[in-house]
Amino acid sequence: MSMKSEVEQWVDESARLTKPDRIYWCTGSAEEYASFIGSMLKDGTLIALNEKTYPGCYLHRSHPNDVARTENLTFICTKTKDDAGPTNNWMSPKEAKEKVSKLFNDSMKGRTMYVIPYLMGPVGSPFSKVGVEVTDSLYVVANMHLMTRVGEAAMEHLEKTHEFVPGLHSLGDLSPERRFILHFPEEKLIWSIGSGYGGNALLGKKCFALRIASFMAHQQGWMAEHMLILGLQEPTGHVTYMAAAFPSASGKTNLAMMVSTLEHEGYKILTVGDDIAWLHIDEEGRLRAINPEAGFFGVAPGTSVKTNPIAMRTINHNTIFTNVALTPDHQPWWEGMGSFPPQGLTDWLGRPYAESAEKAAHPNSRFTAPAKQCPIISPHWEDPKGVPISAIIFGSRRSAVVPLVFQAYSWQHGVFMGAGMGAETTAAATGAVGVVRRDPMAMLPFCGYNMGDYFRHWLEMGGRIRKQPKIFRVNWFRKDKDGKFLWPGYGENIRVLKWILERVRGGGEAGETPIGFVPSPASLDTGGMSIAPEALKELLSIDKEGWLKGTDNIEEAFGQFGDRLPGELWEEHKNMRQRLEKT
Ligand code: SAT
Ligand code: MN
Repeated sequence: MSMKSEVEQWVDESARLTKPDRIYWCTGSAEEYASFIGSMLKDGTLIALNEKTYPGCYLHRSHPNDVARTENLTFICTKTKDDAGPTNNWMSPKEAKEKVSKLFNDSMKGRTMYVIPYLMGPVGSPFSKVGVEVTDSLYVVANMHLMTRVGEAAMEHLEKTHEFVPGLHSLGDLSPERRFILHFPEEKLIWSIGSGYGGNALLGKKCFALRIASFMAHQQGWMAEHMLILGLQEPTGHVTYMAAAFPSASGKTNLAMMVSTLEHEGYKILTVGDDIAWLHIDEEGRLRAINPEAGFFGVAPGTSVKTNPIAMRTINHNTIFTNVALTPDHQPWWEGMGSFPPQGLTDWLGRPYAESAEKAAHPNSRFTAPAKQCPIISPHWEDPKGVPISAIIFGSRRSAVVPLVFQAYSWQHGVFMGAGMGAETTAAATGAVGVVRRDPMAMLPFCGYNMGDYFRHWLEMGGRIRKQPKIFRVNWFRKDKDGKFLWPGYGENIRVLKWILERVRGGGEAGETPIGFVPSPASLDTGGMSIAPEALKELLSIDKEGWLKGTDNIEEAFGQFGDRLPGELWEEHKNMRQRLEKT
C-alpha cells in the first residue's frame, strides 16, 4: 500500500468515529491560508488587526477556560504504568480508548475535518519526521501552517520514510470535564479532545515533537528536548552553538533572540530555534541539533522593544495573536509591552478594560509567527544536518539559592544537575504560579516515558558522544532580600554566554565549589554594565543551607523512581552532599 493510502485509511477511520460533514486535505499553500483566514474573519474566530502597523495579523480569543496546557488532563498511555513513570498521568491504552472514543463519537458532526500532513524538521533532513493531524478547528490549521511545514514537503518525506505519527484532534465541547490529551507512545498515536489551546491542540508541538519523539528517541538513540538553539557569533565571525532547556514561559524566546549588549565588540546571537531541539550524534561523534518547528509560539506579556526587539520585529506582520488585549485602533496590547494601557482598551475576554481589573492580556497570551521572519534567524536554521552543539544549558526561575551560572564537573554531573533542577511554576500551565517543583531538564510535562529511563538515556548518550558538550546551569531570576532581581537579564545575558564560550574553549576562570565550577566576579565580563559589586557577589554566592535543603528535595524526587533511577545519579547526589557538608 502507498503511504498516501495508509494516511487515507487512518483518515477514514477517524471520520467513521467523528462523522464530519466534510473532509478537506490541506495543501499548505498561501492561498489556502488566506482563504482559512477569510472564513475565520467571517465567523468571528479571528479579528483583523491594524493593516498599517500589523499587516497580516489577527487576534483570536480562546474560550476563557482554555488558555493554557492542562497537565492534569494529559496522559501517557503505555501498556504498563511503570513505563509512563511516576511523573506522568497514566491510563491503560484500552481504558483510554474506550473512555475517550465515546467523546470523539460524532464530535465533528456538522463540522469539517481538516487533514494536515506536516513535516517536523527541515526539508530533506534525515532527522525530520512526518505527522498527520486531523482537526475540526480552523484556528489549529492556521497555527499549524505557521508552526510546521504543511502539505507537499510532508507527503514527499513520507514517501521516503514510510512513517507518520497520526494525531486526532477535536474541539469537542471545550469542557475541561471532557478534555483529554492522550499519548500512545508504543503505537505513536496522539488523541486530543476538548481544547483548542496551543500545546494541547497543535499536535506537532509538545505532543509529537516532545512526548512521542522523546519515546522514539529513547528507542532509536537520539534526544528530543525542550531546548532553544542559538548561535553565539564572536568577533572573528566564528559561531558556537548552544542548546538551552528552560521550562515554559521562562525566557527561552528572549534568550534565543537576544540583542547582545556586547554587539559593539562583535558578540551577537543568531536564532536557530526557541523551544524544541532534536539532537543526534554525527559520524564525528558530535552532538547536532535541528529545530523541528517552523515558527514561534511565544508568550506575549513582557515582550517589548526593550526586552526583545527582535521578537517585536518578528511578530508585527503575518502573526496570529491569542488572548492579548486590543486597542481601539486594532493593535495588540499586553502587559510589559512598554506602554500604558491606552484609553478604550478591550481586554482578552473582549470586555472594556478597567484599571481595577486583572490583566488586560492573559498572562499566557501568545503570538504565533513564522521563524523565517526573525531578523536574526541563523543561515543554518534549516540545515538538514543540524548545527553542532558545544554547550548545553539548564535554566529555570529561582528567586533564591541558585547562582547566575556554574558548570558541571562532567557529563554525568551535568545530567545530575539537569535531573535535579528545581523550577518555579509559570502561567503556561493551569495551576498555581511561582511554586518550586522539580522539573528535570525542563521536561517534566513533556517526557513520554519513565523519567528514570530518560536519565539513563542521557547517561548513555553521553557515553556515545565523543566530543561532549559542556553542561551549565544558569539562573537569571535570583532576587535580593527586597525582592528585586539581582541580574538585569535580557541582552546582558550575553556576558554569561561569553563566559560559557570561554569555558567551552578550556579558558575562563572558575572556582571549584560543592555545586560545580562557579566564576569569580572578576571572570565575568561586566565592562560597561552597571551592577553593584555586592549584587554580583551575591549572584555568584553559594547558599549552603539552601543547597542542603535542595539535596533533600532531590532525594525525595529521585526516590519516586525506585530502581529505575540510575545509580550514577545517586552517586552524584551523595558526592554533592558530602562536598556541601565539608564546606
Ligand atoms: O505548550 S505550549 O506549546 O502551548 C507552550 C508551552 O507551554 O511551552
Ligand atoms: Mn515550550
